[in-house]
Amino acid sequence: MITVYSDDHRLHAAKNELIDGTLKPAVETPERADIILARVRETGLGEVLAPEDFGIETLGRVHDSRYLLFLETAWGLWRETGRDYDALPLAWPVRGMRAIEPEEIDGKLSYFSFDAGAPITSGTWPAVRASANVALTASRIVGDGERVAFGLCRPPGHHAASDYCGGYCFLNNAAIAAQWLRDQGAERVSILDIDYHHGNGTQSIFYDRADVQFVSLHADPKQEYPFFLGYSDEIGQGAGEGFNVNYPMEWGTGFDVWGQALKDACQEVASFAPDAVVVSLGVDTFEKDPISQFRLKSPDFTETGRIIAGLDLPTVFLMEGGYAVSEVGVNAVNVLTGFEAAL
Ligand code: OKP
Ligand code: ZN
Repeated sequence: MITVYSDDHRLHAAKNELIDGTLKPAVETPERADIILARVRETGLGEVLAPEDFGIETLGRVHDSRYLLFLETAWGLWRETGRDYDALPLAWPVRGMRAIEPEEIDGKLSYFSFDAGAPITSGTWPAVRASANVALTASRIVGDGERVAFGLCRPPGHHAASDYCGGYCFLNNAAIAAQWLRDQGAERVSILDIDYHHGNGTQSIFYDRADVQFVSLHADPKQEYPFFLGYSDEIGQGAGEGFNVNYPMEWGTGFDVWGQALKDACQEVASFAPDAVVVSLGVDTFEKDPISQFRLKSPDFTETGRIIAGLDLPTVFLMEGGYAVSEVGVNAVNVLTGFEAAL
């Protein structure tokens, strides 16, 4: 299978992350993508191609134009205030407060985010553009007739909504890919999100739509980030009712339960009968993941790929999370080789 990859991910390298009440070294690092790419090469998965450049209009099919302008200009505005370190928000409009875009950069950072987990650095904008271009190029490869492609996206995307960032995510790569496939003539597209965390951004983007189904396996929001979305009674609304399917699972879940949920999820996808499936591929379900609480083992990822291949659908894999750096390459590529072995 072809992998699409861009070195430009390196332009986004956050220094710190606010975790457990203290500033710790960032968990979402450039090294993650380097290790996955090395594993792609080591296993001889297939060719590695650079992304094509899709214009900003393509991003505008999913993201709000004010938000895109913010992402493009935020670092410059932050620098104008004399600060040269990563830009982070520290206040959000909750119950009863006013969601009006402020004039000053500190207010804008808050307005266009839902947490302090998506720091903006000097190279964030070109890096997230490249990540979206990786997703779009992988989608084009599948749209042109390949059975499968792997977009080695970094930064990830599934926590980003139409007009806010958060949780290491800025542009929603999976949503951009699914919308592009729709715009190219696919009638229905499914997004199967197997990252440990709920893809709140993706869900919110397609929540009222019947043409893009969102199916997600994740840690229960009553215990786990992003806490405020991902319950099983979120089934979509209006025309979208019935096209959003959540499988929240308890901390400590292993492959016995998770694998069964994946099979159920694949049945949901099959009954939707999409023209293509976009997989938000997170491997932070791994037992040794430093920020997660599921218990999948490396061979379980191979089986995961095999199960997804059973859908017998054109498939775009897009990288999301996975933070156990020494095993992130093996686990991600196990899904892909498991998929290929089942063809
Ligand atoms: C991004 B992706 C955990 C703090 C959570 C943000 C996690 C973002 C994960 N104690 N911080 O879904 O892998
Ligand atoms: Zn995750």
